[in-house]
This record gives sequence, C-alpha cells and structure tokens, in this order.
Amino acid sequence: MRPGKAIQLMVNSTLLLFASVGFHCSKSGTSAGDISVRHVWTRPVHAYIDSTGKALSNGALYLTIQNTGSTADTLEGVSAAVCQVSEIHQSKMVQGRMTMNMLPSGLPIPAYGEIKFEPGSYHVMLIGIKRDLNAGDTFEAQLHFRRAGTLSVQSQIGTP
Ligand SMILES: [Cu+2]
Repeated sequence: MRPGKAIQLMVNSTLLLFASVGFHCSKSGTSAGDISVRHVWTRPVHAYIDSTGKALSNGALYLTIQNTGSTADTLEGVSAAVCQVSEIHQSKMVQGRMTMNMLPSGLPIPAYGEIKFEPGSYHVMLIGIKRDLNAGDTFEAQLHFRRAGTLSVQSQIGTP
C-alpha cells in the first residue's frame, strides 16, 4: 500500500470512529439481538514500530456474522485496542490484481443472512498494530451494529 493511500484510509476511519461515538448498547459475548458472530481469527503479525514510535504493521481480522432475524442490520464499524485504526474492507480482483476498498457506510447483514469475512473477500483491516499478535493468543475487538448495538468478540490468532 502506498503511503498516500494509507493516509487516506486513516482519514476515512477517523470519520467512522466519530460516527460510532453514539453507541450505548454494549454487550459482551458473541451474540446480541438477532446477530451472532463466530470463527473470529487473525493471522500472527509482528508489530513493527519505527524509530519515531509509529506502528507500521497491518493485519486482517476475519469472522462470520449471522443474522437470524427478519430485519436487516448493518455492521457500521469495528474497534480494537491492538491497532490504531480498524476499517471494514472488501478485497476484489480488478484486471488481474487484488485490490481492496474500504466500505465507508458499513456492510449490510441481510435478514436471515450470513456474511463471511475471509481471505480474498471481506475483512476488517487492522491498521497500525501496536503489539505482536502471537499464534495461540487472543485479542478483543468490538463490532458496532446499527440495530444490535456493540458486540465484543475475542479473536483467535493463528491460521484457520
Ligand atoms: Cu484491507
């Protein structure tokens, strides 16, 4: 990723974080309302911190979101203390090259639907990882849904 692109992503994410400040419905565990989340994982990442203290490593969080209700919901944002910024991204092949885009208005979770975040598709981009993510450890992330509120999940670190 070119530096200019990274800065643009950070600006976008800052807006998203501000948009998330209003969440007040917070629940622990892996389900809230009609939304349940499973298979949350991240590959191990070595956190590279440069001489100015800037965290330069990125990673991707994968998970499966299920909506058992008759009303669609939207994953509006994600936060995780292990990184500086988290964004909802979609990878796509464009003219034979893998590219990724941020989804600025979040990701709809259809009624009675399931969305898989997996390599080559949707992922939560973890930008500016602050500490090593070692295989076998876990870390916490918060998923902010428009209807279901905030869900805290534990990500496994390893390979699926
Ligand atoms: Cu990405």
